[in-house]
Amino acid sequence: MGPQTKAQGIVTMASEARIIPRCELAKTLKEHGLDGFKGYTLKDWLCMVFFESNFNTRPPMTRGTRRQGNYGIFRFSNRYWCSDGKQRSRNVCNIACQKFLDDDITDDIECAKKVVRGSGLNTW
Ligand SMILES: [Ca+2]
Repeated sequence: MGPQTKAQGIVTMASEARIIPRCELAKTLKEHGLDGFKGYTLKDWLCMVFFESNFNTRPPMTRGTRRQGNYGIFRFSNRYWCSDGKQRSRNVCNIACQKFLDDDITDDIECAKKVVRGSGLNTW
């Protein structure tokens, strides 16, 4: 196994929080069709995500702020969009909140699309 094989493995592993480089994120969002989705440009998405999380997949803060209970780069709420198994949730995206903390943001994007189909970027 060379270093390349190892690097590919990281993508599917649940790993520690990291900051996703802006260009990498832009590329991924575009690949998943977010550029122009519901009329929002790539720039709109990047601004929103930066404002919410600074592109950081870190876990929610544990005390004292309105960010409490919000997961991943899109800061999905554990009351509405995902379930963390503790907080009662509508779990609209039908997913475990922990899935928003890993390096694979495919499921994050799918949930974001669901949110935007409902009420647009104003949800954030
Ligand atoms: Ca994920």
